[in-house]
Amino acid sequence: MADLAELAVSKMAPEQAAAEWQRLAEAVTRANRSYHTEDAPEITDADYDALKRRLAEIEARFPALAAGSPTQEVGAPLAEGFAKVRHEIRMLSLENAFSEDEVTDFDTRIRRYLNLAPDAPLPFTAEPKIDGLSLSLRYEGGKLVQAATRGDGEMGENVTANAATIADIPQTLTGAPEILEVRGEVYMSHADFAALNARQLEAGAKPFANPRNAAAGSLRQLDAAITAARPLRFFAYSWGALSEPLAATQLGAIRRLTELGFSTNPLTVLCDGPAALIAQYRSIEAERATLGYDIDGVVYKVDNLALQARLSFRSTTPRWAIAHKFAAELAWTRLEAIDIQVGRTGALSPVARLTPVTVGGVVVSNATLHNEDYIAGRDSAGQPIREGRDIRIGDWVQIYRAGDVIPKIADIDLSRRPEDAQPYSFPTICPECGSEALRDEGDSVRRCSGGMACPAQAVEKLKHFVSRAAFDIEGLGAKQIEAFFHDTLLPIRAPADIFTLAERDAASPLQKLKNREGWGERSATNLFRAIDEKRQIPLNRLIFALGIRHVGETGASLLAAHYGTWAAFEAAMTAADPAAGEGAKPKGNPEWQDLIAIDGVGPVLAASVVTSFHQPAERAAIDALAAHLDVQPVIRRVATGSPVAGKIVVFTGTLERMTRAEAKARAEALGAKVAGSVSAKTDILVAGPGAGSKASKAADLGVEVINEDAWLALIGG
Ligand code: I6G
Repeated sequence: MADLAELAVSKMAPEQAAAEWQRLAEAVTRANRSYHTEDAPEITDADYDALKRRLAEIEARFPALAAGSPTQEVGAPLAEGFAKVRHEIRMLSLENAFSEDEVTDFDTRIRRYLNLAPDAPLPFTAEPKIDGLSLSLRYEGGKLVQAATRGDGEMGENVTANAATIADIPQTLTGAPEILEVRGEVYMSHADFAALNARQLEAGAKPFANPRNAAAGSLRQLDAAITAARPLRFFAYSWGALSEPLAATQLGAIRRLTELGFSTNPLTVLCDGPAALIAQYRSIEAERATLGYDIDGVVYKVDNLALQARLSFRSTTPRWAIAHKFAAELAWTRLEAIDIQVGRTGALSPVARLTPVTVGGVVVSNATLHNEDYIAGRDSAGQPIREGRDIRIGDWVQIYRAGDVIPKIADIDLSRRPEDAQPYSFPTICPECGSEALRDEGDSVRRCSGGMACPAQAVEKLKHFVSRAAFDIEGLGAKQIEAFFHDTLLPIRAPADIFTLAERDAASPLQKLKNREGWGERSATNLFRAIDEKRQIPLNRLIFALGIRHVGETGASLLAAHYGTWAAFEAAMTAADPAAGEGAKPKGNPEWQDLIAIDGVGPVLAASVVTSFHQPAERAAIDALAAHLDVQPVIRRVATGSPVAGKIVVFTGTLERMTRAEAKARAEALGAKVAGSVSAKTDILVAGPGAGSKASKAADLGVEVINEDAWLALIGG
């Protein structure tokens, strides 16, 4: 086999090519899984690229092998062969509900947002959620001009030629709006999937793992003739850009799409509330096995499109829709060991190591155990869970997977517990650095007190620093960080070290990066270039990248939007003092007051940021890093023509014509900043009935105070 791995593709006989293809395909599939599903890459990006290149070379010479190749699967990076296209309107995903309570909450939340009484009519549509691949079809003047996969929601792959071969997708429409983007799911029926896999096996090609992979692999073929030969189908369920509305309701719009010639799911119905939605869910679940195609839940949407428009979107999901997923897949296996992982904030996370077991088509060998209370059979309030049964090494445990979440333990079989099984004793010493592991009052998590001196925390912080939503440095992922962290000649132990890497490499006469295993002239130069490109970084990304506890992407964006520049942010965090003016009311100095007044920034997040900036070692690391960066200030999106753009607005009291959340979302959409409390910087206080101290404080400070009607008149109703 070693010889085959060395053999040039041009010299391979067909059976040698098949054997080498199998080896490479398995390695790529494993790497895809570890990178995309387990978020724990096992090989370097360079090794991964080399495997894929060789696989593609074999497939180019022996095309029969290309069918079912992991190079064609979704979840891998966008295939090079497809042009990328920007969606005019982003393709979002759906929030998930896993229980009936969450469906009731969905209805309650919407009513609260819209200020609807509990008994006001609020119909929803319910439709099966097809387990396939989302696709957006653009029609101009009734002609199909573009088909794009969801991709990352902003940019998808242009698969127009392939989509045009799908019988359910009309090429031309009569009587359609001038611009019409139809969104839906490409899928494969069970019967077509079985027949395709039989053909794959006959041709000596690898069968597809499931209908979803088969649909995705078939649509994302570089050769449209292959897609044409695959039995793909399409259900339309939504729309993007439109030159005119399709209807006044969701169901009306779906009917209009049906009239235009699209396949829409026949099980789409109207329900008058959560009880009817749940009844429909149960009915669809009962039919699931006989539908003839895979579904993984039921999608509920507010039927009235005017209400959908008012509800609008969160960052990645609409407020007016939810996917009620079917119950997780379950399997029993044995708990072999409990490992403790130390995260970037020092949290000690117990992980169950399991005898591998297949759950819903995926081999599971790890499951989360959350924290020490969970293992002991208690929830965070000290109440018994699993009827108080604890989890012990050697136990038989029931594993479940729901959606893409990390596998969890659903139950324990006490009748199979080994006689010598002992209660698990949770470590009070960090297994990575030996520092004391402490639990703050009210915190269910035990944390290592070693800070950046704990290698596990330091390396996890660095991994977070280079992660996609932070610095996202090409060629410097978790795997490379791990290697550089332990490197003695060219180490990266703190974020600033990343930006001195090229300089240190140039200064070192021996052991250049380009000469290391896994690196070459090109990859080393590319890495240094990729690092240089990130010296310019938007403020929100930098704040997120610092890895401060409680500061996620949203918190970082709120802080960045408020302070605008690194200099202002850094100065404010340095000055903020929550304890200033002991006994004074309100507590803390003006900088602290200003920080906690940011809407969405609570005292916990605020205290965490301020503590980081005041902790000497952490502060030194932040300053060393900032010295290498050109931090881009936040460019405020000022809505043109808006009378409230750039103004700081506070809402108080009861709002009668809209909810607080809606008021905030609308004000922000018009370029205003919404604060949680009144200060000298406040421009407008919108005061409803029952406004208390905020109204009197605003009056003292000379802030303009208006009522809800005046506010609506100001922003145009
Ligand atoms: O109706 C839908 C079905 C499936 C959807 C949907 C979906 O995603 C797989 N996604 C969105 C964003 C919407 N409707 C609006």
